Amino acid sequence: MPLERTLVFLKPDALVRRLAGEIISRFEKRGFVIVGMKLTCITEDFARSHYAAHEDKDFFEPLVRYTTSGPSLVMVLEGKDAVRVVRDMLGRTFGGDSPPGSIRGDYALSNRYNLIHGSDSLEAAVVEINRFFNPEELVAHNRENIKWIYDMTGTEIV
Ligand code: D4T
Repeated sequence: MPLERTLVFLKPDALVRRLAGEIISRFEKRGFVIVGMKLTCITEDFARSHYAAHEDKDFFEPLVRYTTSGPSLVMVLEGKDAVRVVRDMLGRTFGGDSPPGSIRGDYALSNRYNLIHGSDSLEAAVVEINRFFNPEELVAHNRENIKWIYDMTGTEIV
């Protein structure tokens, strides 16, 4: 079974608050492999389409302003059950609701400035990865490097 990929981006507050290294380190230590990364200013059009599901909400315009307010660090992470595990690592949407030990629970208090986005389903991950990256921008890594992250001695990655 292939390992899953998910898209995360560190939002402008994470970079301004110098939390990028800390947050990336958590994903590395958990065992995820970074297969794509770019520092980019998310454009207004891009933010509007990324958050289109919230178009009719009163927080939509401030959310677009926040998302476009500075550079974001966009990454594709690869690992077993990556979508679900990364979402669990983020915490809940609002910083103040997020449990200690989660990224938002350790570093965020705001309902909006919540530091990081992670794809919420496998389907969303595919769409979001393709939106941010061309296939040639994603690297293949050597499977030898992760043989102590999982048991890969059988037919399944366990
Ligand atoms: P993202 O998509 O940014 O990873 O966040 P979530 O998946 O955890 O949460 P979401 O899609 O429900 O909300 C998107 C984004 O909108 C902000 N927000 C949300 C806000 O400013 N006010 C609100 O009342 C809500 C519900 C925070 C995250």
